[in-house]
Amino acid sequence: MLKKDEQLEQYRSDNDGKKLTTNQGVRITDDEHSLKAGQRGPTLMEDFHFREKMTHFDHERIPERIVHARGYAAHGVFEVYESMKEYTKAGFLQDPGAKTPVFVRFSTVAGSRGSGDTVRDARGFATKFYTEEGNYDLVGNNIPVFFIQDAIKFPDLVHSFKPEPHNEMPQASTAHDTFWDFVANNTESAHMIMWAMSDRAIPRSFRMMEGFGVHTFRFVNDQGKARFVKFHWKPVLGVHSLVWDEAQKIAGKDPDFHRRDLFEAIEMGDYPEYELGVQMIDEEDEFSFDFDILDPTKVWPEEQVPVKIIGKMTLNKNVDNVFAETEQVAFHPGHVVPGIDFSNDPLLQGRLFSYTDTQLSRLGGPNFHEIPINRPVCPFHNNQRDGMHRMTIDRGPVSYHKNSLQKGYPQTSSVEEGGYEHYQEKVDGKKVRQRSESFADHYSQARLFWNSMTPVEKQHIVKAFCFEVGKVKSKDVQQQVVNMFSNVDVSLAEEIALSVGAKVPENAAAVDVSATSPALSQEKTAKSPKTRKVAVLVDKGFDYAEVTAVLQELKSAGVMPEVVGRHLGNVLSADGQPLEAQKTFLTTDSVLYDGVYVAGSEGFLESVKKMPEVADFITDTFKHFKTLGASGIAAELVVSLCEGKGIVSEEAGVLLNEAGGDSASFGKKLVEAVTVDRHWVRVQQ
Ligand code: HDE
Repeated sequence: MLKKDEQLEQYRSDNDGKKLTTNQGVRITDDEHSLKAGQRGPTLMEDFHFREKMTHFDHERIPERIVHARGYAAHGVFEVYESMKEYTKAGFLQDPGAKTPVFVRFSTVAGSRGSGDTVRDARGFATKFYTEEGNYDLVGNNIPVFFIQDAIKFPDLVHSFKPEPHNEMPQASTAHDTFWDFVANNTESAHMIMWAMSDRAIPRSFRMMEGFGVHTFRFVNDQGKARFVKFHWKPVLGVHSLVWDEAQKIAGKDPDFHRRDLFEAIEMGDYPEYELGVQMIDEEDEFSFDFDILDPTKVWPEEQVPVKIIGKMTLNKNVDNVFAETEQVAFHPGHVVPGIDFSNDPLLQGRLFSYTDTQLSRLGGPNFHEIPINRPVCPFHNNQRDGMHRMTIDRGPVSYHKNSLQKGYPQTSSVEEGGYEHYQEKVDGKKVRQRSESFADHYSQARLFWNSMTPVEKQHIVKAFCFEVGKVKSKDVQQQVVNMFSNVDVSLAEEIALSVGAKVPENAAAVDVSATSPALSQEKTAKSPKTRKVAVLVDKGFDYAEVTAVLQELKSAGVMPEVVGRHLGNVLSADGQPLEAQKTFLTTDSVLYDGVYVAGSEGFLESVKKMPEVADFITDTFKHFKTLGASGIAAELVVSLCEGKGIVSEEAGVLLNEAGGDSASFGKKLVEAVTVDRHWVRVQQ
């Protein structure tokens, strides 16, 4: 058991086999009737059980996070691959054998706690490392840059993307006037907007997205030597996304799509894994780049500053209670340990204030570090006292430093004893409300991103712009957005302009979009069939030998097939053998799978005639570029439903198996096609 798990164990509670009591421990005889004066009479004030139960219920809700309200979390473990002693003295990065407990919360940013998972948005990726030297929080996103360069603009940014205050619409969406008005008037957002309009903003799964610390931090080693560092999480399963139409449909069919995916993967033992990578720049090279390394709207292109992979995180345990753990966890980029320090990035500096401050109202006082999920696993002692919900019983009369009555305890530590020493950066400047000239270039990296995309990725970005800006009502704002993005690429601006009825400015200069950073594209990401979900559509009269052979192939490759039928329970094959359907054509939908395999039978054709949902299953799978397999008489049906909608061929991920064909090799081909993920060749030019 990891140390954090042991610690949490003390607080876990089970009702199984227990007597119902009040919070004072008094046993209760009846929990269904309030105490009344006569069976039909009024309820009595002295009913302490009723009063306590209702009062507690009345106060069950706490304020949701102002941003990142909707989130989902899991426990896990982090292990470093090799000692990082040369670069940092952080204890948890020294010993390859050491297992550091972690807690990770993934989130969307804009939506309320009850909003859909698959909205277009950045995703939070916040990790708490419970190290022996204290908690270290890496509070990142799945996009490596941010909208703004200075924290003082954060409230404005957030006000612009939250639902508009006069009518509280739209929920969990940036497709509205105030957001795009903010963008067009704050052009430092250009680079982040390119990412937000890309497939990165609609991940297939929390398990299949990257994480980035965004800011520049510092590593400091035991010699006091510092280096600038940026943090990356790289998912072992690769980076994969949904397509926009699918994402929107999932938001209705299963708003919990991402949390369900994470929860189920962990329950099944398919533990999500992410490698930790660092990019490092020597202090001497601070000014060697054509961007300011402190600017949070810039990446350090991986081709210029390679990512060194240094360890792995495995998420292996779901929470026991979402409120107690996921909701009450309090992250803070200012929670650092010796060996990790800050930079002067003005966005980071402002965050260092905001996170504790927000917990004071969200968690109701200054003692939130005592909530079990937030407690460090190492001892913590100081002279802070009292406040709402204080749980520690501090003994003795002394609560001040320095003292003699308690022999100076709790004592400070020297650096050698592990005391945190801030990096002694020399700072000298006039007090000014200004931004460095070196932050002024808002477009080069937006262009770099755009130019590093494949044609399909570009097409998705264009469509996302057309959707979002198309929902804006103000013609003026639409025009401003077109003007702004003509600085990234005129052809992009032309497409947006055409779609929203605006004009590309006549003086728009053809900008140089020749530089690329291939690492920015998802194209070459790791691809694996593992944990991919395939719907197996069956109806009465299917070929039992074929379906079981295909199921076998899928399962042995780590694919997760789910049998879907007209009704739950056993579906009978042509030779009378039963196969259990776990879902029905009504309770699930093609958007919830990575591929679909249709086992042909007369019964299936009947279902298609009777239920339009069944044909949608096929056409939507095709439309979303996912693997589509069909056998026997379903093969003809698939061809007729999909023809004219794109390329229908094996190379395009449509696999057909004749009745009596070799089912095992058909199953293998299905696995290969699911591994490819999306079959973009189907895109019609
Ligand atoms: Fe946050 N952010 N943020 N943020 N942020 C919060 O803290 C804030 C920023 C991020 O799962 C809040 O506890 C400011 C960048 C994540 O609990 C709040 C600025 C990045 C989470 C806050 C930023 C993030 C938050 C709301 C600009 C990526 C969710 C609730 C200076 C590197 C953590 C809370 C969780 C949450 C402030 C910008 C990531 C209000 C002022 C950049 C993942 O304190």
